[in-house]
Amino acid sequence: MLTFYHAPRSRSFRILWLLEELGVPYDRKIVSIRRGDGTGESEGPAYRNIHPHAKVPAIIHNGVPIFETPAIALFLTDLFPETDLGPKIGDPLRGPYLSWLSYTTGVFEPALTAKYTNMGHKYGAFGWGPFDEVIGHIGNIVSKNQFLLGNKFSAADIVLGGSMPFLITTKLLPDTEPFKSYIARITARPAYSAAKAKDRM
Ligand SMILES: N[C@@H](CCC(=O)N[C@@H](CS)C(=O)NCC(=O)O)C(=O)O
Repeated sequence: MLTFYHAPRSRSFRILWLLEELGVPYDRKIVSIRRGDGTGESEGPAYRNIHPHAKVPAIIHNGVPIFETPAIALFLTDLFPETDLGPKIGDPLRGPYLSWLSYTTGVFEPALTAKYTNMGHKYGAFGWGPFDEVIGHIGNIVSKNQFLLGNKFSAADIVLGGSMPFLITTKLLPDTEPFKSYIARITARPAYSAAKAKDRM
């Protein structure tokens, strides 16, 4: 039994998209969250037993809560190996897959936050790279490859690429050809449209 905790138009969209790609049954529960613009309010304390910071996404599988987007993505692609959305142990792409999942929330998102909150960058002191270097690296990969793992679409494209349509529209990500083409490739998938249609209350 799989339960997915979701807030429309938030980071949990990526797990909604992944679930649609997997095509497995799940129960969706809508969670109220504090929004960056000061609107919204946090769920009651009971939800903190599922996510310690009352954030989304979270899932419960067979009674066990799992949170943090890369962990959920890895858990689900391992749970449903037949869907072939994540390289398995022993596959040479397994290492790059884990790297991209971790890179998304460990490097890409902190680099964005640091840039747009004017934190600056203390070289070596932070666990992520300077914004321009990070954007340059991702841009270089997606200009040479169809997807992050080469020709193979995977959940890493959902986890890293899933926030790109929003980031490019809001000009937080440079509006350059490699990013525009990559976004067009990944959002052309039917499961993306299916998730978009379900991304509401
Ligand atoms: N590191 C988490 C971030 C989750 C996160 O920050 N979610 C936002 C939605 S965009 C949230 O729930 N914010 C509400 C709050 O902080 O109360 C992940 O990648 O899953």
